[in-house]
Amino acid sequence: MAGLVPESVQKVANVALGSREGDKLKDLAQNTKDTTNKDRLTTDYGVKQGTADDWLRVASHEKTGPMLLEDPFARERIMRFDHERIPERVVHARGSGAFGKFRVYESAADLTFAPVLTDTSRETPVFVRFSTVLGSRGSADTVRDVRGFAVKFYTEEGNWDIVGNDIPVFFIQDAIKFPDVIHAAKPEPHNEVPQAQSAHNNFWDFQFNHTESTHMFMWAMSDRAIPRSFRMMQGFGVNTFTLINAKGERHFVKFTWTPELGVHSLVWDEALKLAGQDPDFHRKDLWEAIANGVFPKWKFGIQAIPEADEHKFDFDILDATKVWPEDLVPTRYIGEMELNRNPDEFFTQVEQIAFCTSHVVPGIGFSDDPLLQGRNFSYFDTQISRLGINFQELPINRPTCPVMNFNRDGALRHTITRGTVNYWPNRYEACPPAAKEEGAYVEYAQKVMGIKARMRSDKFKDHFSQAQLFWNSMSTIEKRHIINAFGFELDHCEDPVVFGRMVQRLADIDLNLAQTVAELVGGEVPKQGRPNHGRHAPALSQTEFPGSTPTIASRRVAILIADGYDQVAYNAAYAALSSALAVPLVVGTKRSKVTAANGKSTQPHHHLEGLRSTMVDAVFIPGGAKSVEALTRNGRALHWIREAFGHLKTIGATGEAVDLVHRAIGLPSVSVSSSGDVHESYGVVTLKELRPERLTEVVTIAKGATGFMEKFFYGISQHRCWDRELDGLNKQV
Ligand code: HDD
Repeated sequence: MAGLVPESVQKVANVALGSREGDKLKDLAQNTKDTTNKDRLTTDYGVKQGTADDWLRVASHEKTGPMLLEDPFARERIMRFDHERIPERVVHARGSGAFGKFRVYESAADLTFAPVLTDTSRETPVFVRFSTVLGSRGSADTVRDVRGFAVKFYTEEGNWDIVGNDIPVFFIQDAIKFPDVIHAAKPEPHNEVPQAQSAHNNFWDFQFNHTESTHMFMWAMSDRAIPRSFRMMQGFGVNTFTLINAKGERHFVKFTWTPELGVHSLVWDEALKLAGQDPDFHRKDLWEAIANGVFPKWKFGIQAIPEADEHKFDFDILDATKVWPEDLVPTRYIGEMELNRNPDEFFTQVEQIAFCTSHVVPGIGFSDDPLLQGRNFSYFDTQISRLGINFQELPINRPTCPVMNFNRDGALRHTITRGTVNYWPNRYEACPPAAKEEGAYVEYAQKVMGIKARMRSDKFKDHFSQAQLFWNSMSTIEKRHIINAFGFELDHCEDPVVFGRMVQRLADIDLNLAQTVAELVGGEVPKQGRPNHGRHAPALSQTEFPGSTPTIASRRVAILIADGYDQVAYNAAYAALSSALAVPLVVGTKRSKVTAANGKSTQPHHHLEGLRSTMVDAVFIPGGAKSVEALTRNGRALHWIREAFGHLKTIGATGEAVDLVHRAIGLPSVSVSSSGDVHESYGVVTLKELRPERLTEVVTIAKGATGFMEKFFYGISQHRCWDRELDGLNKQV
């Protein structure tokens, strides 16, 4: 294969030689080739082609005659093209992914004998695919939706898939209802509207009629459903799995991923605009961070309940519409996952990857969770219609450990298995089943008794306690966002029956919530609500996960300039941002060269019309009399700054730009500096009289910092200036 293996793949494989992470990359390298200018164009059967431009035809220089069906080159091309698309995933069609590695830093040997969770010296290669649920493959990234968070571990004992979401609960308790909840949420059947939205009659009609969804729709209306980045989401296995230890003891478990960067979201107005301005926002964000070497990381946590305690809770621990509150079952973080490599080709890796909840390895098992049991059937089945019966042979799906069995044939079988027998038992004792000591998967000997019936345990019938728990645990800002989300969603339901009933349903969670939303969307205002139990579970609020250390790494920061800008401030900001691993993006009034006051010039990355304020996390504007004058006269520039302020972003300005910012925001309550002192007001950091040494200070990102860059960077690291919203400032913008 030498020469066909891309240098990038070889390099990574060589660097990682001997490591488990390299095993999957080396495995993929066998099927990977580069598009090079050395190779000549051929057909799929290897014959070189002399032209790629003309179909074989009866022709002369005077006359272009009819084409000949005989042309195998042309037919192969068109025929291949006609069949390029495969069915998109029936849910989670829109997604993107990356390679990485997983390692436990603390053994979970008390819970499991699976080496992937006990061997702290072991590195396990992974591929992760993030997705939205409802939209088609070409839909926008930033819509309000649950995000998929699916991890494939290529362990030495076989593939293990955790097919999770960024929300820890689900809409339904029993898998048999999956087609209904998805049909209700997807575009309506008569007109295929709306795309990638839950804001329509059918979705909310189902939610009202199906009370077990109540907890989940509260999460879906929270900021969790509009993440800033895939890198800033938690991931949850959602279902209850089991772990079995070497002593044969079994625990019920839930799996959690918590991002190093913290859990952060877009604001709704930004999400709506981005869906049009940059529909690939999340896809590009993941790619950019990995390409820049700022690898996203997640801690891996387990909640465990001993088998004997299964019935000690007031909820059923097998009910996927319930969380296990952390004050009852704490999360123990034992490992870390890092994503460090972008795919080589989208289709053969991100599109062809096939996850199955039924893929578990020895030491890990299922539970009787009725959602999980149904999922175990569904995923395998859907891969057959999407990819064909031999989907596990595709390079991205095949395990890195040996595979040997008597499964044979089927469309697009690749493996050529030599030998005279294809059955067990056989006279050669070829390919015998493994003994337990050899690592065979042995099911836990679970005692099962009961009657055959279509029913769930009584505790599954409580549909409101945890919806209340979630609401009670939200911060003031989160509650406000949930109210606004209901306001938006129910406003899009034109059937009064739908929005009228839904506001009544909200009274089962909180009367004040129901009344505010009813007022907003025009439903009858409920007078009575279900009594609230008053309990809280802090870890349900995303504000509990701000990130491990304040950082601005990978944050996108715009630097706004026009001709005449202050080169000293510009250079200082650009250098400081780059060294903090942020992404400085120079935005000019034009994209051709912009000349500084001192005669030096810069080629901006974008102009104001191309890169919108929604696409960055913060803005810096250097002074320079002429530049500031030009920006002040530019309506787009004023809108840019104002919009960034409205979206609660940190804004930094020096010299003459301080007045520009003041003017753009136009709020007396936001004060700015008028001297050589650094000033901060509602996340607007200003320094009027610029002394260069104030800009070149060492930047430590910590609370209480005094320098200009330090304050500016700390503001960015906090993601948003929530005080603007709490004090109602952005409403005035
Ligand atoms: Fe599912 C895809 C997550 C319930 C049936 N699901 C899919 C993906 C994720 C989830 C992340 C995309 C995987 C990828 O990137 O390829 N699904 C969940 C979670 C659920 C859940 C967290 C609740 C705990 N799903 C669920 C049920 C069923 C399915 C109850 C059916 C009974 N899901 C599917 C599917 C999909 C899928 C139809 C579509 C594409 C695929 O499987 O590979 O089989």
